[in-house]
Amino acid sequence: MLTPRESSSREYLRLDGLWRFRFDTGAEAAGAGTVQEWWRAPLTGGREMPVPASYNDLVTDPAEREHVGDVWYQRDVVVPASWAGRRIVLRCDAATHHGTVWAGDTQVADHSGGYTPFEADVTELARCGEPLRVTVRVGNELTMATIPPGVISASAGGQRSQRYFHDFYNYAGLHRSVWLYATPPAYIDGLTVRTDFDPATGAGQVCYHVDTAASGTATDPPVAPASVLLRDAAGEVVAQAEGPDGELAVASGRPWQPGDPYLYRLDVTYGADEYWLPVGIRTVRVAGSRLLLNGAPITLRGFGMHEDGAIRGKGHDDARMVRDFALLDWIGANSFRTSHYPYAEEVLDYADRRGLLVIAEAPAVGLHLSLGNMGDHGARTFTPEPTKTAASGPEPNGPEPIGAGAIGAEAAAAHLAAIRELIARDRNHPCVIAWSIANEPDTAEGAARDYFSPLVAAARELDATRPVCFANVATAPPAVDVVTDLFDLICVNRYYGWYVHPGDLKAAMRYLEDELRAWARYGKPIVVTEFGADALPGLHALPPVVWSEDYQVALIDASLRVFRRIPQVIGEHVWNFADFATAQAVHRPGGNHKGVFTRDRQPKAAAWLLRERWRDDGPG
Ligand code: BDP
Repeated sequence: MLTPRESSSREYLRLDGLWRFRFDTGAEAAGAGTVQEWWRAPLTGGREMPVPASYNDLVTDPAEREHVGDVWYQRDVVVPASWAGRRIVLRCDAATHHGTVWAGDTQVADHSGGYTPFEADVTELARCGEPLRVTVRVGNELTMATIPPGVISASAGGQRSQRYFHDFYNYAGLHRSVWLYATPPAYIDGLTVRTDFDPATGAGQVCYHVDTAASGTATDPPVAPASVLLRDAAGEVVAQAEGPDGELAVASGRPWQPGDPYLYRLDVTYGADEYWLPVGIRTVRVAGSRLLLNGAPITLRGFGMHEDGAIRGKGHDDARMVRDFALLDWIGANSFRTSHYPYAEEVLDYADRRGLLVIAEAPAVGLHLSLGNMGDHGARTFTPEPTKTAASGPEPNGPEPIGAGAIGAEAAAAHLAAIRELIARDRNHPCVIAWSIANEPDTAEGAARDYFSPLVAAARELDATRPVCFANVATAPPAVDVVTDLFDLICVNRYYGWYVHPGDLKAAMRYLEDELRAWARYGKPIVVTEFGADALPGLHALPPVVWSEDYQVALIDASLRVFRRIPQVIGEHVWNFADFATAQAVHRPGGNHKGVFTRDRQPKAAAWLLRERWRDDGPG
């Protein structure tokens, strides 16, 4: 599946804007809309919702904001008359968390996983020159079979509520664009590039693989195989080849890197179809406790982020993206993690062009069912047996307990699918330097090893060119973690000075240093993928106390000093880039405030500190 792009043979309609919209509040188990087949006629009710956006913060009724179940989006689109004879595809970039699509009266797609695209060939259903009714049912339910997981309960009055084990709000809706696009009937279906670069000689190499296919309407599929041209940024052809697989040599290649994100362009032709792909020539390797980009050690400075903002929630927003990257540049960051799910493709395209290094994360967050405020004391995550005792059960009227079996085969299959879709979508981006396959799973539990071994193997098989990692949780330090040896990079999320020893930075930093030195014994590169403190913007205190901007500054400052004493620590990612929305909770006043920027993207005091530290370090 290829990202829609315009070319001489391809055109698209981006179906952004207001769609007809309806909440499905029926009591039927399958949802009233499904039972009554709402896709067969214009949606009633007169509501409209923007795409892309989360719907949650656009409504005023609390029950609608916290709705658990389906919502329906619908619009008509006139299929251009000029598309006659072409293959026509309907594509959703993200329906969070489950999307079902109808073209007219016909169901054409059904997809689980809220952050990766899916599409359907609708050539037979779209009449050129006439309107096509497009209906999308979006479900937001999280269960023990989904990634991320959750538990749904119903009150005596029938009101359903969603519980989940991750610390960001469960925004839902059509979060990214919906497209209708046209290609020739015989078309380029997939493209994979792998690059190599020899810093000693400057020799670059681009290995490519082209998949082609023909839709049912193709009368005359091309006899010639695909051919490719590699152009430099000025448009000059620097290498070319024929056939579905090949290697393109670039004698004096200009490598892609932060500060000089040089992009070539691969032009692919197959019969009448043309497609193009930006290509950055670069290598990423782990050597001992170093991470090498184009053969040279790099240190990562940056953030764990979120796709999050006021009003639009998790809906992709070019304006927010451009502001975020301007701030990353201003502060001297060279990298970020797509915590805790794959971000919009627009973000990765932009990171390619801006030279940001990205740890791309699968949406596997909350696989730790006994953690802190979100989990149940004593619950087991990967062990298929009930472990809750009456003593550790919830209070009467408390949240629905996590059931027996917890994270089992179904969730593992969903997790594998999420990894596959992430790597299939993002493997051609030079900005992506590592795959993070989970955030803070319970890797102190013995059963975590059997759960993760096949997932790591699958990630490596899907892409042998990038390191594989996961973000380790505080409850699984080196003495008890059972999976770290399976991975290439050690990523740790640590809150010394916040959840542990709050207000006592001296003790906190001693423990932080001790633990990092214990991880250093693995001889692998260490990235601290989360550290930080909540700070309410405008709250100041001398001496610094928790929740003040001054304490956030002091904690980040002290942590950076520790990191720089340990040579194996090659990355520091502050949690978080900006304040963000969470589920309603008494310890989350208006959300999570660990942002170095406010939710409306203005600096807190810590931003100035980081700017001083990171800009002094210089690029790379
Ligand atoms: C970590 C999680 C992150 C949370 C953060 C926090 O990885 O999603 O938002 O803690 O508590 O455990 O602020």
